[in-house]
Amino acid sequence: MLPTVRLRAAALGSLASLALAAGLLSAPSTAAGTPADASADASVPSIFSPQVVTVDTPTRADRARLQRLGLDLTEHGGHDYVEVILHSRLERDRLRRAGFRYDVRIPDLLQRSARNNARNIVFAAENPRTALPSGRNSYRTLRDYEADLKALAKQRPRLVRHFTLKRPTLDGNRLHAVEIGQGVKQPPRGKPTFVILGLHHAREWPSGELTMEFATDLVKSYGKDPRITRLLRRARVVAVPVVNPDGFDLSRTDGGLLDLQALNPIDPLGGSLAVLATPGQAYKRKNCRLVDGVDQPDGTCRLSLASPGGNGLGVDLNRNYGGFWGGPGAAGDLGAVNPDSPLDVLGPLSATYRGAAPFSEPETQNVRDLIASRQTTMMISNHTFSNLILRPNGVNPKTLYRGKPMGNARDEAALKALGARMAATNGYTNQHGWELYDTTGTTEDWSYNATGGFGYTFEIGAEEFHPPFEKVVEEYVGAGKHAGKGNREAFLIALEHAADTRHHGVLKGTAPRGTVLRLTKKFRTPTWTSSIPDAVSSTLRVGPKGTFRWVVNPSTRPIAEGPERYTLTCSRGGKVLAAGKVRIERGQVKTLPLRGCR
Ligand code: 0X9
Ligand code: ZN
Repeated sequence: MLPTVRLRAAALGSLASLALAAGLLSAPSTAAGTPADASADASVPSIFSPQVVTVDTPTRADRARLQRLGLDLTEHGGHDYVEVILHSRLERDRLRRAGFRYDVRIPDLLQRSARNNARNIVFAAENPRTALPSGRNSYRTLRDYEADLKALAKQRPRLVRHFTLKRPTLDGNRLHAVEIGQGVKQPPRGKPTFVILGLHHAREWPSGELTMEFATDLVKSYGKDPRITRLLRRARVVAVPVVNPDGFDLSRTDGGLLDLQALNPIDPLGGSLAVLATPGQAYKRKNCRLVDGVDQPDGTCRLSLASPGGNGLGVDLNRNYGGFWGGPGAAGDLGAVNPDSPLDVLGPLSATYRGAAPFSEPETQNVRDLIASRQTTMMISNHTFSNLILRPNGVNPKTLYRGKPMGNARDEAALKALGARMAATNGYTNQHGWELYDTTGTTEDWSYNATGGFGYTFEIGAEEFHPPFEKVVEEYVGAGKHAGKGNREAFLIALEHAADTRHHGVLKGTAPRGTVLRLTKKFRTPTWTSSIPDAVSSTLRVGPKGTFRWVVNPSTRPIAEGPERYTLTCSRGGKVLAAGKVRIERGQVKTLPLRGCR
């Protein structure tokens, strides 16, 4: 990696001109949905602050038309409206020109952020400890996550293992993770894994916090809470709180800069602080990809101002996974216009740019390798906001896919039932991902269809991407009639599902101690119009008792047309002794004869 380049104060002056060039500066805006420019003094340019607007979409066709404008849609909507972030005057004009009616819900997102930040400072001063497992009272920075994950492993080395995923990000960061479970340092003994992820999207700070708090909770409760102790004997949890460290670092630090503005009404830098704040990246969504296929010096992302006002260049990591990659609800590149994805007009500038190829980004490659290298029987990808539990598939079942309606996920009834149980504890709405808008290339589009392990998106919180910190506490421990339950309980239900062999296959048998069993499967993951080579591979080392019990996902992928089998190999001392094919279904327990492996 190249050395980190830091932005200096001297560079700040140029931000205003860059912002002007990017069309961010505008005349002061007035009321929502009304042409502001007419009433404004056009000779005094002001900053266009990102706004949250509620766009009228009475029909599904309206929603689809809105999506085609390539704006930054939130997951917040109802049967006749969708909330949208407007990052620039150009975007506002695009919405108006398309004839949409809208109301402004948050007229100045940066002001709101500043207010939230000021509120956060007061909250932290008044609450030295919160009800969160860590007791934290403020949002973590990227470095806090790293330090806290390492501290967990240091605290309970036999229960927690800290590691980093293999590939560095474009800006030279690492994805840090912890694996939690009894005997975590021993060789794998066949326990299933629950993978919990946060911060695919840079601005969605609570999604990292809740992931981190759950990990902390498990570590603190092990040995004290019988339910958690039992679960951590039967399953492993891998938590990656920050999947998009480059983007999050920018969002969190720019968001932090707004504190100064809120606290100090007389700007010590004569207005430049406001200039910095506005094109800042507090509301950045995507990763730090500047040019497809080209790595960049560390720190370039911040310097390049690639996401003025929080939008701009970058790949939407939640459109870059291989599952149905390139289909509806994701923007493609400018050159290759896809009739299924008319957002292509904006290419890499679109909020949902899917990237140059499936898994083109180091962040999604890391998550793919993590999930594929173990028996991941459950996955939750945390996001904000809108109080939703979303299950695959991401597109309307009526959508034509390879000439036939897409239909529901094969496990729709079970996915829905588990979603409902989790939703009963956090009070969220349990629904299909597509009910608001279509998406393809999301984490669970790939993970569920490639592994068979259930996968969900949680959209945490009612109102905004990074609300006052007190809301994070409520979302974790539960509030009102969900007090004492909340997402803590939802995540525990998810972990129970990961460990519950009624939903997975079990391979058992006997073999001499030290025997290594490997389950692999090579297949092709269907993208929207083609397919990519894909594989899962996990191992088990037989323990001193000479018996094994391996909890595994079904051998047939949900998306596969016919039955599929794993390849099982058996080796000792690095020498393969036997190999064969195994077919296993949900809920099935199979005793393996393992001939040739004794
Ligand atoms: O669009 C996304 O990636 C997720 N929403 S967010 O506001 N956090 O960006 C939702 C992904 C799955 N949802 C749908 N299929 N709608
Ligand atoms: Zn998100």
